[in-house]
This record gives sequence, C-alpha cells and structure tokens, in this order.
Amino acid sequence: MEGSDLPLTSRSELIEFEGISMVHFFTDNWENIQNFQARPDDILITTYPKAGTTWVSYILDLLYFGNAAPERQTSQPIYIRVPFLEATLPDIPSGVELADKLPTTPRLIKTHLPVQLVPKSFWEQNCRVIYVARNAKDNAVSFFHFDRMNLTAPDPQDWNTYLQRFKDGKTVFGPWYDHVCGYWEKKQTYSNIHYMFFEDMVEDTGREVERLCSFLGLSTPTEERERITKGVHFDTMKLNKMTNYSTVPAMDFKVSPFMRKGKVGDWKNHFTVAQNEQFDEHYKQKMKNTTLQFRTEL
Ligand code: PPS
Repeated sequence: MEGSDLPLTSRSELIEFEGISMVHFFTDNWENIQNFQARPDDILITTYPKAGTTWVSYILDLLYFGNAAPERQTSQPIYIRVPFLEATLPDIPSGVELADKLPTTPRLIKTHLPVQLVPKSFWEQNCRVIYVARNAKDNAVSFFHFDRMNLTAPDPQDWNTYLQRFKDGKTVFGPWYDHVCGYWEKKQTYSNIHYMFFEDMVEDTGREVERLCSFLGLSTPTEERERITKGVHFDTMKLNKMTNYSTVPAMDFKVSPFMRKGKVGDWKNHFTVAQNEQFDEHYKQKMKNTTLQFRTEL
C-alpha cells in the first residue's frame, strides 16, 4: 500500500505547487501522477472540489457496471471504484495504484487537478473527459464545510476568512475561477469534453443522465435510466455507506456530513449582504473575459 502513513495529528499546511495552492496529500506522488498511462477508453471525471464529483461518479458507475457487477455497488466505496488519481491519503492505497489495478473497462478516474496539470496521456489518448462545474458561491460554502470536517485539509478558520481565501485562490487545487474557465477554454480545442453544471443536475437529474448517455454513446434503456436517476437521489446517496464517505476515518461527521445539503442557493444562508456585494464585484472582474455563465439559484 502506497498510501500516506503520516499520522493525522494536525491539519495540513497549504503549499504553493506548480503555480497553485495544494496540500502534500496531492503532490507526494507527483512523478507517478504525471507519468500515469491513460488508455483510450478511460473516462476522466474532473471537477473543482465540491462541485458534484461523487454524484457524477456514482451515475457513471451505475451506467457502466450497475447490471454487470451489482456486488461492486454494495461492497466497494465509490472512492475505490472511481479512484482519485492524485490522492495519497491515509488508510487508502494511492489513487495511481488504485487506477492501475482497476479491473473494469472503461476505467472511471476522478481528478480535481486544474486542466494544465492533468497528466498528458489523457489528452494524447483522446480520453473522454466529464467536467462538472458549480456556481462559485455554493461551491465555496460546500468547500468550507468540507474543510471543517476533513482532517486532511488545512484549517478553514471562520467563514469570513475562508471566503477571502477562496476569492484569493488560496484553497486546495487553486482558484475556482481558473479551474472552471480552464476546462471551458479547453473545450475549444479538445472536443471530447462534456461540460456539465451542478445546478442542471439538481434541476433535472434525468435530463443530465440522458445527456451523459448521449456523450458516452450509451443506449441505456429509458427504464434503467429512470432507475439510476432515482438511485442517485441525494437522500438515497446520503444513506448509502458506499457513497456517503462515512467509511473514511479522516472525515469527522460530527462536524459536518459529506452529503451535507445538496442544494442550489445554500450560499444565502452564509453570505452577509456585504460579503455578497463584495463577492459579486470581485467575481465580475475575475470572470470578465469568459462566456461561461452560472446560475446561483433555480
Ligand atoms: S469532493 O469531495 O470534491 O469529491 O465532493 P463532491 O462530490 O464534488 O461534492 C460534494 C457536494 O455534492 C453534493 N452532492 C449531491 N447533491 C445533490 N444530489 C446528490 N445526489 C449529491 N451527491 C453529492 C454534496 O452534498 C456536496 O454538496 P453540499 O452543498 O456540501 O451538500
């Protein structure tokens, strides 16, 4: 097992790495990550943290393997079925090791790396890439609560401090702004990206499952798509030990659950009026050169 064996006695420090903020858990295995050998049928699920990775990973796992290998769903947590490529976390083999040993075809692989740091073999092999984006305000709130409960993360401190850090791009995996825009721009030159939005998933999960099938070239029957859509509902995933991350010792569910709210617009319960005005102003500047648009409420 290559997993990090450092004891979790204190919170990790934010480090500057390849131009972004990181923690060592995602850089320790860097050479093996960068040299990862993708296969043409690999599917890369990529997101900024807390944008809906687990949701989309579970949908894909059910679409491909729900019928062929139903025992996978009840015996292996989602983070084993869909390895987190750059992770070298306590108590779990490294993402590279898990991905290398995946017995499935296709292999479903998760990453939070910004587009410029994705191992080049994924592009060379013309792999299908699924990017999920979530509006900045809800994304920041979700990330804040996650960093509170995730003992491998740097201490988020109070909400106001955290929000400033988010705006400054001093969160793990770097600025949200560059992340969502980077993949959006990549779509111009690399057509094998399906760019999706968390808000669309909440609005109509069935429609998004259908769009995914169309991108992946799957002719999943309507009935099965409907069954999958029901099976990936927030309440169902929250109760499911294989998708709710309750098996990860480094997460303190007494502080906050992994499956927290799953809503669009929860930011309104966190942002003060002043924080919201300042955020909007800053956002306008950061996003002035992109055509990318988000919904912050439904
Ligand atoms: S991680 O740690 O980056 O992999 O987290 P990620 O899975 O990307 O994001 C977690 C947030 O997604 C919400 N989620 C869902 N919302 C609605 N429906 C379903 N099925 C669902 N599954 C996961 C999860 O609750 C986190 O968002 P918040 O806002 O914190 O609840």
